[in-house]
Amino acid sequence: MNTVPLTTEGGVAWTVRAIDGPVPDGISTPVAATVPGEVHTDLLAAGVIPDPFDGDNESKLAWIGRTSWSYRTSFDWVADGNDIQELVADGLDTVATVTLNGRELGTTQNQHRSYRFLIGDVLVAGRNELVIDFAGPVASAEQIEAEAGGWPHTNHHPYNALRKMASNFGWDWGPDVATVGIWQPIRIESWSGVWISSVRPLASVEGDRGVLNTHVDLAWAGGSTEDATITVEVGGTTTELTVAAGTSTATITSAVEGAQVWWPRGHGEQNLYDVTVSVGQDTWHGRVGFRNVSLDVAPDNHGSPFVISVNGKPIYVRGANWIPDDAFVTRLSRTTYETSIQDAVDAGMNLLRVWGGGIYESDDFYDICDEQGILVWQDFLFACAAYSEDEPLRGEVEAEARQAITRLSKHASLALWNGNNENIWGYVEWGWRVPLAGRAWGEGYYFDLLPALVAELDPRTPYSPGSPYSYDHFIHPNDERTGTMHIWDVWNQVDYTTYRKYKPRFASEFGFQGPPAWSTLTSVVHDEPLDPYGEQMLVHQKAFEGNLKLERGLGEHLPKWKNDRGGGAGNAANMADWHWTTQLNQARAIVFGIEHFRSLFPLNTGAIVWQLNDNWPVVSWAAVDGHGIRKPLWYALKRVYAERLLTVQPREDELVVATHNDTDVLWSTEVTVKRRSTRAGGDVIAQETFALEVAPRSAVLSSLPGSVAKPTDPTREYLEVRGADGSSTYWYFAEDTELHLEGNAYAASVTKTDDGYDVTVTASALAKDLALFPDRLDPAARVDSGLVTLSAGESHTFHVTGGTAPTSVGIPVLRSANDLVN
Ligand code: BMA
Repeated sequence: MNTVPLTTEGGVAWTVRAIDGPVPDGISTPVAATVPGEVHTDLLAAGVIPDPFDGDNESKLAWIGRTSWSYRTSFDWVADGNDIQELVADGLDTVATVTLNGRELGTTQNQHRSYRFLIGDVLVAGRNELVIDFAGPVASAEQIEAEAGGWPHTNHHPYNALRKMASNFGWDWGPDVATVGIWQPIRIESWSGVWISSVRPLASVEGDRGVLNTHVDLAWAGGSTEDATITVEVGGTTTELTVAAGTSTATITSAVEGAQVWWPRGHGEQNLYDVTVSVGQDTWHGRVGFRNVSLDVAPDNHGSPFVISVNGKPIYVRGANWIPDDAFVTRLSRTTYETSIQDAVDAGMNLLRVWGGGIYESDDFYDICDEQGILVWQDFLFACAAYSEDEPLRGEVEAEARQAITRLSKHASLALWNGNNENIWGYVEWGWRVPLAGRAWGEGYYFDLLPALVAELDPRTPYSPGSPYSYDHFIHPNDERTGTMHIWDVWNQVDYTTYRKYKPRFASEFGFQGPPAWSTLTSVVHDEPLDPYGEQMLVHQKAFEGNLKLERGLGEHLPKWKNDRGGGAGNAANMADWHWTTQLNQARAIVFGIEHFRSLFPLNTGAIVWQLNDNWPVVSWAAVDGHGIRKPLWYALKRVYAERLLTVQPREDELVVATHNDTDVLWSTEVTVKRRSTRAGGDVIAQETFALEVAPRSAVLSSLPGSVAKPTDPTREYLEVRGADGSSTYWYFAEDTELHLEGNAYAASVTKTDDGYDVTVTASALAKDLALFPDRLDPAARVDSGLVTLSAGESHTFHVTGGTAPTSVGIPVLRSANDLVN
């Protein structure tokens, strides 16, 4: 095959120009374009628009999504004697007309699939002109909605009218930056004879053999009459199959004796095998892992479970929901994916859910998950809306699903295909039935089309119709007793202690908001004075009544920041308190939920927190902010997602030490529980020691005797629980608004190190939830730990990398719960 890249990197120069729409005065195009890329980043690079993330630029740039854009290039073509020439576009975003040398090749309307156009009779030797015109996506979606009738959706634009990333139109954590562009590579493929059009190598385990079923789709240039031999090499075995000319599809089965199986992290090694498929002149390379995955949702005594098993072994899921990692997805790279997936790995996670309002991620994402042992739960791209089942949408859905399943099915990490996000729940409960007036709403996709495609193309990976779902048409999809549950009354309506009222079989979404790091926030919000309700702040808080919910969410847990709007230094201090209080409360809420869920094991088989990452600087549910800074929530997740969890939980009238051993090794240690004073010196009032034995992959509840469980003064005492193996947790008899926390409980010292500095904090009384924010001094500085609680006499060293060592640290760089209540 002769491949001619038509990308910027391939040396082809593109321009983009506005051709129609509300272009403001002073905007002048064409500008140089990057392919793959998108118009926002092209205009930004050309200096034509300001940073869409800054201040309130988002609304000032809304015209871009209503404007039509023309991408143009010219390139040289030298005839190469091959029979077939195709223009291959891996991804066009979204409503486009493709024209070569003045001849229209076709139109497109789906970001989530690739396109091939035969161009042999249009290409000319010498200079060729390629033009791809894109209609403004907001205008297109509105037009389709007006013509076809509207289907219910959340958020402001009718994103469900078009097969385009839903959250690109704005979401409750993401900017409205509806864009266009040639967002994936584009090239000419010129070939003769037989060629590989797709390969699906599906690897599974049978006894101690690895079995690889390689499905190969072939394309034949007209007039080919010779047989072709397909060769598959994997794990040292070579298997061949000869097919007659014109055969379009074939399956080759290879057996690898003694294959090393692939495991998710925490369960074994991530063994991967290279696969090479060759036919005639064409070769395909990929990588697989031998593993079997199953999903158990069969009814039991409690309802019905949701258990993902790998190689027959049930996996307790400690996961996070994943959104596109940048509002401009063409800026993502192998490196950015590595960094963000490392956030999941370092927090102790074993699963990421690629949420349906985003994209089928790039191969890099799944490759890294294969290598790291992070299971992937892949939503089909439907979120929080009803969808037409009429043409042309139906055909587009099938085309994109076929391509996505074909591309992703080889990945060892792929553990689940899921039909949609919240659409079944939406149909049942969000008042869609009246506006739908009997029209189809997507059920046919989730219950018929998509499961049939998965069964055809990736039969070794389980399928679930939606999340949440109860695996029974007549049970509410969000019933806690059956299948998956999204817990959103916490955050939207009720206090986070409500988590403890639920016994979810599997919590696939639950979350609580908090602001991004101070440096991230203030890099884009320039209100004077800074205020939660400032004009630019509100651009970076997208949730419905988000600020009110942050405030109400404090409940009795933490004191409310002072409401001094006086400006100057006093006001700045209060904004600092708002920031720290809400970040801390976010972490506390999620800790509360996850410790409870894990204490229910094996009734509960997993938690997927909403959400790991952000796509720009924003107040959101994320654990890691849009600049990649780990929020206090992230450090909290690292603790409650540890393989071995030690926590104190109330059970009826007593307190128990709840333990979950999510390892293959017996957890055997001695646990000491001390009832201590919160005051200086931290007197030990009572103490008990017991032997803890938790079998592999199991949980144990140990009742605490009244001597430690019953405080004399709940506001001045706490429990310090320590395992001899280093595990630890605390229990408080009162919320921080009541708890006596000393104002002068700790001292900090700074030492310079080779790569930054250390801050050592030593406590003289209970010091609760210490956190260091070096980004306050230098946005590039990072700290290795956070939310550390110390009893009197203990110390902890925060290691900071990057930044210059300050002479001392105090508020707002070093914070604690103590400083909020004093
Ligand atoms: C759920 C998610 C997202 C949303 C989140 C927070 O509905 O599926 O749609 O961002 O809640 O509101």
